[in-house]
Order: sequence, then structure tokens, then C-alpha cells
Amino acid sequence: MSSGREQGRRAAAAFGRLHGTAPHGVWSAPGRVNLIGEHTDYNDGFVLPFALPHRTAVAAAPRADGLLTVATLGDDGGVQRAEPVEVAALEPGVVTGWPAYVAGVAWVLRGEGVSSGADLVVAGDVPAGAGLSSSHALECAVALALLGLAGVPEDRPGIARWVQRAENDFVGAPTGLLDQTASLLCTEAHVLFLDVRSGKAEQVPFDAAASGLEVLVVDTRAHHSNLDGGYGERRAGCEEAAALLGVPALRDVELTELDEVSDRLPERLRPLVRHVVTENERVLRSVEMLRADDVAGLGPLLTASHESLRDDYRVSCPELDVAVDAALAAGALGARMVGGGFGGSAIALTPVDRHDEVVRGVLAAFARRGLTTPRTFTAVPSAGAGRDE
Ligand code: GAF
Repeated sequence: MSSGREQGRRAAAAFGRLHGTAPHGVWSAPGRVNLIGEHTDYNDGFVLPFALPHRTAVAAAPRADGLLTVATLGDDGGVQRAEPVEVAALEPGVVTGWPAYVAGVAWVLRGEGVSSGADLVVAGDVPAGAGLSSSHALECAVALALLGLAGVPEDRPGIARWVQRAENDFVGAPTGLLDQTASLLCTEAHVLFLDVRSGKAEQVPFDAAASGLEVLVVDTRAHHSNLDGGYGERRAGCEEAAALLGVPALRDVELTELDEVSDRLPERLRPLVRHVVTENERVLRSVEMLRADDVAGLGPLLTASHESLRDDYRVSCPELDVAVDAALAAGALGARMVGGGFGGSAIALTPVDRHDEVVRGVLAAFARRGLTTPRTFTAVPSAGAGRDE
């Protein structure tokens, strides 16, 4: 993990080497952890993410010929170049693989009247496929870079919606607004309490260390992708349930009416609705805990969230369950999978003085089952996206 602007410096240096000149600017955006509020965003509900110190940086300069070139700097210093594309010729399906995340943003911005070509050089350390929002970090950094080059004033909630459109309509992942909003709006030392329906975003102070606690991230290294069918199926199930209930979104179902509402749904949709309704409630209770300075009180809510995602929403996987169970057994106060699921990362709210035991317990549990050794790190709420240079 790098700190602060290191990725920006790497991107700028690589830009100089590749293009023989300094970039016009460098922008970067972080990955995220979602403390709680999973699969609620596309149901118009509540989320509570914070930004990671891990960032993706984009060094950029405009081009007069309308071409978009992208090069990515690997950990080993090697550079991977995407096929240059004409911004005017971009359409969904024309670009695939990782360059689609970059081209998708350029495609959306072209529709908004920002259609200049550019040279982009990317460097970052957000683990890919780890459920920590590496794709959104890239998309948000690219969006800020292209808008910055064009001199367009930033409207962050608006940029989040553009990035969502790139992801939904160009890349083909039917994701909600959680990740890009987190990357663009989070601030250091806070979690972002976002009401996705109204767009109301509140910075809630979050200092686990002051309570002798930390958020330990366990990247299970079981690969996660929102492009696999499971994510879209869950989303479609929620939309079907809302339509059957005659409400705009599952956000409109109250906890108190859950039983009555379930009776009106086919069996297969009931657990989805139960997860979304109880998860929204857990987010609201988590915010109350944080306002009351009761960070330890989050523990049972995190674990209840995991159980709901595992048993009702069914988006967990053996690796995530092993991580959560082992962390709890070794002394974590609460633990849950984060992000879309089916792989990726879990978090464990861990007493700082039990850090070593919890890490050891998780590693041992993975080793006993013959699973790939996970990566662990302590996540501290960090700065959101911005211009580095
Ligand atoms: C992924 C998606 F990108 C988010 O929009 C959100 O739905 C999340 O899964 C689940 O909460 O990260």
C-alpha cells in the first residue's frame, strides 16, 4: 500500500518516460471499504463507506487528434498499453477488458460534450478483483482527469452518476452508486453516510483507534467480479419484488411491515427483500452508534450483516465465510464480507491488541482448508478523489 500521492508521482514519472514530456495534470481516486449497507444502493437505500489509502492515479495531457491512449504501469515497472481509440468512434462493445473502464468514461463524457482526445498513464495500488472498488477508483480518476483537462467545473454527485453510466452501459456491470460516490465524496477520518435516494451525503467521524479498535481487511484472493451473473440476478430479483409490491424500490418497505409484505411475494424473493430491509435498518443503527461514540457497538451489526448476506442474499462464498468465522473466533467484535460478494474481501472490527491473534487465526483457518493465503491490512478512512498535481 502506498500513502498519499505516491501513485500520482509514479504515474507522472511514467508519463514523462512514455511521452517525453510532463503531463498537464495528475488526478487520483481511492478504493473503498463499505462499513455496512451492502446491496442497498440499487434499492435506493443507505450505505456507509470510507475511502482506503489505496489509490489509482491518472497522469494526463490532451491530444489534438481526438485519440485516447492509455498505458498502465504494473507493480514491476512494466507498462501495458491499450489499443489507441478515437473518442468519436467509441460505442459499447468496441473496447473490452480493463481498457473498457477508461473508454466507458470517455464515452459518457463525449455524450456530455467533453470529447477531447487525451494521453493517459495509470498507476495504482488498489487490489484488483478484491471487492475494494479498483474499477471505480480507475473510472473516477479518469473522469476527473478528462474533466480537468477540459476545464469543466466538478460536480461530484453528477460525476458519480456519469461513472455509473459508464459502468452500466459501456462496461456492462449493472452496479449501483456506492463505489463511485465513496471514491469521489469520502474524506479522511470519516465514513460517508449516503442516502442513495435523496443523494444526501453526511460525513460521520470514524476513529476506531480512539476506541482501541481497527478495521482489519482480509482480501481472500477469491476473485470477485460484478460482471458475473450473480450480481445482476440479485438486482433483478429486488426490482421484481418492488414491482410486485407496487413500490418504486425496496427502500420503501418498512421493517415493521416485512412479514405482511413477504406473504405477498413468491418464496424465492422473500429472502432478498428481508436482506435489503434489515440491512438498511442496520446502517441507520450503525450511524446512531457512531454518533454516540460507540464504535464497539458496531460489531454485532457487522456480523448480522454478514449472516444476512450469506443466508438471505446468498452472495457470500466459502472463503469469505472462513475469514469472518475465523476472525470472530480469534476475538474480532464483528466481521462481514464487503462489496458485491462471491469473492473479494471481508472486514473485521478488531481490538488493536488482538490484531496479531486475529490475523494468525484467519491465516491458519485458510491454511487448514488448503485455500490461497489471504492478504490482510488495517484500513484507515482516507481522502477521497482529487487533483494531485
Ligand atoms: C458492488 C457494486 F458496485 C455496488 O454498487 C454495490 O451494489 C455493492 O457491490 C454491494 O453493496 O460493489
